[in-house]
Amino acid sequence: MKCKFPKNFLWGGAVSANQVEGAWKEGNKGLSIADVLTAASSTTQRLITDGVVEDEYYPSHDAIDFYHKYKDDIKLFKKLGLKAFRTSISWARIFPNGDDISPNEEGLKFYDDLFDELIANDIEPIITLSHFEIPYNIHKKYGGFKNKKVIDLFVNFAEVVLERYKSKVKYWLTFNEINNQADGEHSLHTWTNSAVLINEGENKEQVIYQSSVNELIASAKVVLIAREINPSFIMGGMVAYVPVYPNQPNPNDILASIKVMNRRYFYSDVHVRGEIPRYMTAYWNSRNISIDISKTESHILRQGTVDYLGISYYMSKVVTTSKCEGQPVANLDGATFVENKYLKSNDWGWQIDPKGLRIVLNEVYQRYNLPIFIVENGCGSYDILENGNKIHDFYRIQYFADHIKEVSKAIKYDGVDVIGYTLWGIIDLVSFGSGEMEKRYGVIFVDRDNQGVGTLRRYKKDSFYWYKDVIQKNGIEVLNE
Ligand code: P53
Repeated sequence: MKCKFPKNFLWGGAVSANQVEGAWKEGNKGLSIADVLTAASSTTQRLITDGVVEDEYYPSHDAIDFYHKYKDDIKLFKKLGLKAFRTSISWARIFPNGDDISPNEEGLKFYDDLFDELIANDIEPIITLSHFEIPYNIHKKYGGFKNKKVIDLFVNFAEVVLERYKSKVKYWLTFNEINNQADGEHSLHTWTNSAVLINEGENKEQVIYQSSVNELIASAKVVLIAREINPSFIMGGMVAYVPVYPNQPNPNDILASIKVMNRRYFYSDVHVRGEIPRYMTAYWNSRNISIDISKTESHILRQGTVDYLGISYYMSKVVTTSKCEGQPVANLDGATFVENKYLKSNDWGWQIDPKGLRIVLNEVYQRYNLPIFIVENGCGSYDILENGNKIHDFYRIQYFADHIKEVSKAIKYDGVDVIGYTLWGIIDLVSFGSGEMEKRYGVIFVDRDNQGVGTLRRYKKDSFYWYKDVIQKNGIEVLNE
């Protein structure tokens, strides 16, 4: 059965500023939280250092040098046939300290040139305002998004760039994976969008939820301002959907999966419905968490709802309430994440689940009835650069083919409104979670290793030609439902 994707479907690729740009000190850019993040591995955690420490290796400082190489990279994107390219704006390029009186013209000019280049190549820019970085000064001086002052500083930054690029960018996303902090499984909250400083004696969960609410308010404010600047802007929120399945038909497992999923839905519920859901206020009450939100702020949440939802999808997880070995679920007593024996994992333990994407699309669309843009999907893998600069990444082709087929079924058989698909890390980049270069996602190889050694030359992988064909044909053949 041939399955056509909608006409004008936005086939694309995605990256973020701090994972590709490099040039960490150029163009009057200030220090970003991403610039003080060390490298790690599949088993160790990235650390945030107190300022830039001499002799420490920071993979984002040079990244893949997209800052200088973007023109050539866009030529490759054009050859690939990309219709959309998602990246983010580094706040510290525009306001080096985050709280400067006026913006940095050199930073603004860089994104002018980048967006012009995309448009000249008929590639639609999809722009994230905050992708896991904020100026380091905001982290140090204000403690990150736990501080209400940061809402206004961020809104000011957003207003400047929305105004500046109003005739170049139509699709915006406010915060990348805004939910990827609630789990508290790892220390992501200290160094993602929130860049929260947690002081001794502070209730971590309370701080994280307060920061999350502050970000949601900031997002709603930005949506309202955006509508005034250009009513034809399309404003989105962005949530990481990792479906969490119950391990068994044991009602305890099912309830645990609902509880974990609520922590994710909370963010999109506020983005789309404009109010804090009762399951969340009840949860906060049960844990003595009190959230500071004024009447005016609640009103802003109600007004500033999004036009579409951007989602990332990588994997699924399984939760159990039976006593067993596994990763304990933070703040959910007796619940553990365990392996799904029906699925395979990549080398970083992420379980590959194409059908999970169809499940997510169904759930999210039925919940919100809003267009969905898959703005990230991919699988980190080791690649081998072979003779003649060839990379035979059949595993990547398999992953993308399996996932794209499920998207196509969700559109055709389930009626889900999907407007685009920008695969993650279209060109190899610095992994956010581990800081590695060798956890590769791209269909374009970048010659650089985990220690930062390499020529930075770009090579087309086998998946490049495969994806090009998919875009040209507007989809892949699907054999069954
Ligand atoms: P890396 C965790 C779980 C799912 C998505 O991740 C995540 C994370 C954070 O590590 O992040 C998103 O690079 C994020 C990207 C990131 C990508 O997924 O850890 O939006 O910035 O690079 C892949 O392998």
